Amino acid sequence: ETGHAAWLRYAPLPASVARQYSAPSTVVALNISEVDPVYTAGQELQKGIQGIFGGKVTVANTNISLSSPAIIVSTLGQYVKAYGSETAGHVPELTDDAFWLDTTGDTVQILGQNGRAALYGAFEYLSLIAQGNFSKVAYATAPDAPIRWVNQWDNMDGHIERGYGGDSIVFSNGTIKNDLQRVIDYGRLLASIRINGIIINNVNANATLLNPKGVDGIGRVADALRPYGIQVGISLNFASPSANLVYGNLTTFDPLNQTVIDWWTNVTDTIYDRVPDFAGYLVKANSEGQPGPLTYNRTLAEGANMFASALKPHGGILMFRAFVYDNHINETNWKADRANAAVDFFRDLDGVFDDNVVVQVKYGPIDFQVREPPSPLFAHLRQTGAAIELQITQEYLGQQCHLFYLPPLWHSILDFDLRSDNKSTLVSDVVSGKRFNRTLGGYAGVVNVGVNDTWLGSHLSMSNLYAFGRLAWDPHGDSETILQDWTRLTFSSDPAVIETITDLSLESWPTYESYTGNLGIQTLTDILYTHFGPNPASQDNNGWGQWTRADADSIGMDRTVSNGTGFSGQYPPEVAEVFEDISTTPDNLLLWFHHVNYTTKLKSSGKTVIQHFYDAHYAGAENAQTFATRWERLKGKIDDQRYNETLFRLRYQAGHSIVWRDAINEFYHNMSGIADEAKRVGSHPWRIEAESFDLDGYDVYQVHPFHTASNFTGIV
Ligand code: BDP
Repeated sequence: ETGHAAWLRYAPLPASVARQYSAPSTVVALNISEVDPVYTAGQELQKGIQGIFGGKVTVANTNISLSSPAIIVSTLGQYVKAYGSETAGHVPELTDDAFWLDTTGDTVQILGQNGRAALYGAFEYLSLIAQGNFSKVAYATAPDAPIRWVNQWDNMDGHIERGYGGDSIVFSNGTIKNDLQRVIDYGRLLASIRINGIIINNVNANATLLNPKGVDGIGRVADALRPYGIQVGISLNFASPSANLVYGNLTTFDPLNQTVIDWWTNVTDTIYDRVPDFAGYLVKANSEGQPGPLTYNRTLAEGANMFASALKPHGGILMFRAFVYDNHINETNWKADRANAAVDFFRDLDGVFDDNVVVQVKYGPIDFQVREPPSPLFAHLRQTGAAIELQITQEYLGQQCHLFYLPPLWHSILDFDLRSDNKSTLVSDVVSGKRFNRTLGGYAGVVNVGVNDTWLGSHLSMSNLYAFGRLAWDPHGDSETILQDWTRLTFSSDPAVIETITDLSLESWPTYESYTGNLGIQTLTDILYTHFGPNPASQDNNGWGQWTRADADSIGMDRTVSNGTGFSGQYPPEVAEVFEDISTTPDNLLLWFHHVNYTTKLKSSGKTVIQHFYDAHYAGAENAQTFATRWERLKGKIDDQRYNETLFRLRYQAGHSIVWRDAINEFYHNMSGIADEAKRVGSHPWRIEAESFDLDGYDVYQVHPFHTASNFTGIV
């Protein structure tokens, strides 16, 4: 199997299991047209049941007697029209995108508040039976938040920024592809995890997408995804009005200039003419060199509201990214801190954004690192809709070459209680809108699937996409339960498969954290370019503000109010107090908040910081060595192709974790001059150096960074 079918394989159940249930062979889909997601639901039920149980399933769109064994899928409204309101008396009130699933009678009922909700219900039913779960159930379920979107970082030339699964499924050669079959297949996957919106292009956006050909392309993508209940939106370049487009080239992009406002209104109207259900815009402004309202001394809110007003008459949403910072920060300034930027920029703007603006906030204050506290901005958006930006793409987390099951990390943020006004303020309750009574809010996941058959480049990484949808619907979902559902659907219900994938996945975060950067120092990866592989030296002496502040004696960012950058003071008082004080800061965020000597002892273990570094990097890499061998237990229990491709990646990870271990340990050993108590770091007695071989056709060279090879040399 290539992985293309992901968790929607509808593989036949073993006969002994299939025998326990008789799925109806008639599906009634009360759809109004073929672009109605209810129609898609009918087709999906047919395909799924035929795959899982064999036999033939017929789909009708006329009503049948309610006592015949059948599956009825419909919106609640259509159902009532067909059968009368008395037949729906038992269905509780359904809020937006909610559905009712009832398998207790002869007729399975799948009723959605709207078309896409009916489709969600169909996928839910299929997911249960595909796992051999035939229990009689009757329940309604509703999303925690209205915005459940994915963000693609696809460039118009077909390359994907931070994409590790091949080129774009949407774009090639500067335009939207003619063949959108992969987009349709992706839409099906997304609908099955209840995603209702997609931003199709990179946040570092290209204005030419707004040209007529681009707008028509957006329309074709929207047409392709409409049957899946997914609305399409795009990222915008703030300077588009002066980018020489057919709508007239202006000399300014000042958001308060009337010609600029008219320009955007015109563009927006043009898009809505082609795509009446267009979702809205995503804007990255004044960040990493991108243009924005600050260029004209306008506030970020003035910039955001310009788009929001253009979208408002059409019901569109403006997602405005809080990832605003200057990437030329002066490192010699001890008080400078990129982590402060989001709250500094947005704190005073709460209450002045239009009501169709949602501020999209990365989960942590820096940038998708292996360990971050939650962004304190979530506590400051009381009168503004907020969405959390999560990254399914493992940009800093091994780029799909290292196993990293993300939900436990996401839970560390979503479940965090910010204690605004000394009251429970879970991040998940902020983004759902519950905590501050907002109607808009939710989840944005950076996905970056590509044309690779595996979608993300790695089979096991797909658990993250699946889990993203599940958590966006219900942020209280248990990481392990979600993973096991995914495993059963993607691979098998074999207990060895479930156990192995569960164990490896749940160990993956602590393992990766141990060998890449622990105690809250963040991922010690190459910061300037690749974001892959160890390069702790690059974490200082750069303008990007991802600093460790390491020197010969000490390490860590002092982010306290008393001595440091003041970041800890951006949290509500109860939380600020915890992080301000080194004795109450958890060890796993110690170096995030405090600058300490290498010889400082940890509360948890009594070890020094430097010895913890050495030991953790050894322990993490050692555990990574076991992943491939534990996976080998599954030979013959899953198909050869996915077995082998996964084994290849886990073996790569085993090797690369050693590169990580040694590079980081050598670097800090060299910098601090403090010996490893276990005498491993600095000497590799068991190693045979490549340059010690008789070299035929190879030359010895000095590697850079030096600490990525023992003796600082490699062969080429
Ligand atoms: C950084 C990525 C960069 C993105 C940026 C963003 O390295 O490619 O453009 O985030 O989110 O982490 O805007």
